[in-house]
Amino acid sequence: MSNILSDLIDEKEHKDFKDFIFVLGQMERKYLLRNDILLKFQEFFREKKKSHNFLTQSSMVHFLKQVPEMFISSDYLLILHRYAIGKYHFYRSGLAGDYIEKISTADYLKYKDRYVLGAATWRSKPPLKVDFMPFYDFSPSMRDSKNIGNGIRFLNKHLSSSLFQNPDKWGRKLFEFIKLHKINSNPLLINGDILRTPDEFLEELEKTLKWIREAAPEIPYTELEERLKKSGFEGGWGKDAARIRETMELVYDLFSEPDSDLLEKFISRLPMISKIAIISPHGWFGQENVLGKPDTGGQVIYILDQVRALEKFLTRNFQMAGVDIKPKIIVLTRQIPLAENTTCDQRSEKIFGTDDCWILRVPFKDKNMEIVKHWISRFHVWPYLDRFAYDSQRELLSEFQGKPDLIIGNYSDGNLVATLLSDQLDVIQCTIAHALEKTKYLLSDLYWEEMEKDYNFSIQFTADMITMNKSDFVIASTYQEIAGTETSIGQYESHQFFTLPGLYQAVSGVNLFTPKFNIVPPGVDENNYFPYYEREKRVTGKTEYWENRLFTDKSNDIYGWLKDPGKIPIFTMARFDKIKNITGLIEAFGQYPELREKCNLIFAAGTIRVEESGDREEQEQIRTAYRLFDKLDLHGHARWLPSINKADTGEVYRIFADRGGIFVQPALFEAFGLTILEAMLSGLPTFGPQFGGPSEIIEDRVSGFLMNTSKPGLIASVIRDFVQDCEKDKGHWKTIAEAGIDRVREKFTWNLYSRKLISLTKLYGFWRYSAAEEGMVKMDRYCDLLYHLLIKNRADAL
Ligand code: UDP
Ligand code: LCN
Repeated sequence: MSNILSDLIDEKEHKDFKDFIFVLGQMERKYLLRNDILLKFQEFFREKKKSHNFLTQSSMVHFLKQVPEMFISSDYLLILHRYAIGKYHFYRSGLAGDYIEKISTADYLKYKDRYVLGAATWRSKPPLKVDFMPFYDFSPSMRDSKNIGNGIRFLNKHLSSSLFQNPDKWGRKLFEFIKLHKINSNPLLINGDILRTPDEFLEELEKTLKWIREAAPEIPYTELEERLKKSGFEGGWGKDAARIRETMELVYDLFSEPDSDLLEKFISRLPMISKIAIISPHGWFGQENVLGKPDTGGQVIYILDQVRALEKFLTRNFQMAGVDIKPKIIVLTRQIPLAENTTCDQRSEKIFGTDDCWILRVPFKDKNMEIVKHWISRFHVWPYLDRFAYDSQRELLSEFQGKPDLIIGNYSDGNLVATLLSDQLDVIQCTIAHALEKTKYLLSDLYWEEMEKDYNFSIQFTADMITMNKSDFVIASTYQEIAGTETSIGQYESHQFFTLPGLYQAVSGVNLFTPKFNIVPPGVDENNYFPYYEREKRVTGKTEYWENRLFTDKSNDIYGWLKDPGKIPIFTMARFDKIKNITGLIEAFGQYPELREKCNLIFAAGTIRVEESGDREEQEQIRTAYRLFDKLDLHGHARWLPSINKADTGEVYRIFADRGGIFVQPALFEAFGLTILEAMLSGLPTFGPQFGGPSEIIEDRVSGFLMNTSKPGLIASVIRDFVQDCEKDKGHWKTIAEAGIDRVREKFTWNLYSRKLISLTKLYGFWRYSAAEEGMVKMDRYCDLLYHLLIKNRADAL
């Protein structure tokens, strides 16, 4: 065997490795995932009576743990080696294990295509190759996976060192950038007619600093305005002498001795962002009666909370800068004439609790330019988006009376429309995925064609890939969303290379090491969610209503009853999607007598009537739930409520906390999981899946519990252990509950979120302006090409 093997595996294990490869080659299954490989390894070497040490510590097991997949194609065993987060090698081995060699990404994908398509079809269809890597040549690149998710820090260092090394060029860029800003066509910060060059600016800055240092700190800007304007300084430096001095000192220091902290502090202060467009097309976007439907969940909550927080933050930002401007935020979504009991048919709706934030609804139009009246699942909106973007552009320009300063896309469809708008309007674009579907549905890339009828994944994955490349920056709620963990591939990471056999191969679908990815986790609405013991904030009438509804009420929209409503309540609430695995929790609860003996299960999901659901997956889940109620005889032990109105959910969590209950989120995979934050802040000990975002919210056994949700038994055992521990230690429940509250208050607040998002917008704005523009134009044109070739054409044909 070659040297490669020696690099991977200890010499003394080479023979075992060859034997193992040979065995894999004989297996009926030709495609194995990490878990299957490790199970086979254990089985094979246990039979061979290998030592415990070998089974757990050998270099072979170490290597195999880093192998997400292996498959057999064309008489070779193909091995994917994720030797570090986001970093891969590809190997090809003979089935007899007689050699192993490194191959390229493109070759690896070629074998994958052949594996799926079969040799004959594969030969007749040479693939289209998509490669984004050449378009990143303008961008600095990180090496260490640890820096992924903190792109802005890396970029700031790069920018400030450019400023340090090449002060003339970069000083001019910074000066031009500051000079550029206007608000509603009024100049801000610098009057370019008076201060024409960086030198003139710095000279005047020095003089101004001299007198402003002497001025009383509290003198308001209005009293200094005239003098400042004479020297060429417009509004925006600060609300009073103290703040103006601070900002001017920051920029002076930045020009004299650039460093990344100064750059960040200074640029973050500039009052540049007042109009934001937030795009979320697929609809059912409203403030009441919309949640719980298969397509409408956390994204809507996230956006509404985000809007309120951003407006508050920007208003303060303008006040501090001494500028009399009010921010305006528009959430652009789809208008749905057949809106049931929602406001989704209205063109415009003010967002509660804001001064000037709106939901703006623009209808989808079909090929005949007729307005589409009914709701359409998020998987089938693609034919309408191009026209939607076109119509929306006009509407946004008129509502904002000009261009927005930032466009934020949400989920695949929103990000695509954001891309089209940002391209047309030349506005900075931020991408938020919420949930990339590619990793949620197993092998959905390889078998895209089979799933196309229900999901149109070929279009969705392509849209995701284009927008993550085109956007100026991406924010993710957790690190794992971008780059996974030591043992699991991240959601963005899974787009680095993949193939949609027969359609195209993405040899480089996204560059994880470009500094555009940032972790900015959302917060929780603290008016709705607060600890159960803050009784003065609770409304007695609401508590009584929900006490009754949750445990005893016999309304005909509720299924199931409780023999003993006093038992420990296990609560869950989610959309009734398969991935949410509520049926897994029902099984866990029903199959384990220890749980049903001591606890009741209460869950809120979708509706209890199949005929009320318009979603295939939801209907399937409803039927399964009924089957389980009967099969496991849950009558008297479990209750099933329809989805709960958002405004009531806070009180619902608190009622469960009053009764010493727990919240279990049993999803098979959860991108982030807002319910987890909500339950924790309400003071409910919370159980979440170890797969996905929750692993970065919950510190296992400290502020909640992480579960392997792949099998009902594994869910049951974590809950059972907790119930037992609470019996042994009367303080245990409270300790976990308190740690959960602290964790959310410390790490997940909308105030932190807004500060970071706005600061990122300004810094990436500077980057776009100063260095990236040229490189980005090439990228934009490539994206445009792919959009027309792989999305628009395909969507039009649907
Ligand atoms: N939600 C609700 N009523 C329900 C179910 C869910 O108000 O019956 C809310 C819940 O409080 C949370 C959001 O919907 O704010 C769900 O967000 P999460 O991130 O947990 O999941 P998603 O649905 O986005 O996958
Ligand atoms: C979508 C999801 O699936 C959740 O995991 C997130 O919490 C939500 O969006 C908000 O980002």
